[in-house]
Amino acid sequence: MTARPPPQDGDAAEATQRLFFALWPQPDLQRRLHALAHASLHGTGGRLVSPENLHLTLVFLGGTGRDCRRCLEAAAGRVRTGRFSLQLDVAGYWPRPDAGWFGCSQPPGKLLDLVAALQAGAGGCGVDLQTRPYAAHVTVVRRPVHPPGAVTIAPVEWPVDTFVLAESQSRPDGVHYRPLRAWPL
Ligand code: 2AM
Repeated sequence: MTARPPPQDGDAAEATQRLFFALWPQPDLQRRLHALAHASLHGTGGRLVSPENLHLTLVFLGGTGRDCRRCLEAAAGRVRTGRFSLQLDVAGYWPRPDAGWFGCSQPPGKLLDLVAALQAGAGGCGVDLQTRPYAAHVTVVRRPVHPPGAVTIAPVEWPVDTFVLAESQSRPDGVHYRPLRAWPL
């Protein structure tokens, strides 16, 4: 029997990544959203998501190997749904996953086209997609002690001209999200 070579440094960590496609706000918009979350939802007693972690998921992909990631990047490179602007104008709470969020009362058609195109691309790469309906949201607070009801917020305009492939990493101090690669719309 031939022994397999030991994994090189980083192989194990890089072999499978927990990935998702997302819209990533510029740092100034992340700071504004964080400040708005502090003002509107801090009283709920939950843990505010840190500014650099704030994003809007387009398609959750889950554990992804290298070949699948290459396929997903190629599919992302073929997507051209066009720029758009979205308005975050509502805040709400979901018992599962016990989180408060900002969302769009009227998601733009181009956002939904982008999600559909990425879902189709991911499906073509063999990704097992979630069946629940898509709900555009930015999670801003986790585990609130006093969950908020649905409330309107002063609308935040978000001009969107790129989307990203991002990674979710669990660390001892919590989950960190990091954009890996961006594509223009
Ligand atoms: P959330 O913010 O509502 O938790 C990375 O985990 C991103 O993908 C998060 O924005 C998360 O949404 C979203 N996501 C969607 N489905 C998920 C799942 N089944 N497990 C973990 N995250 C998921």
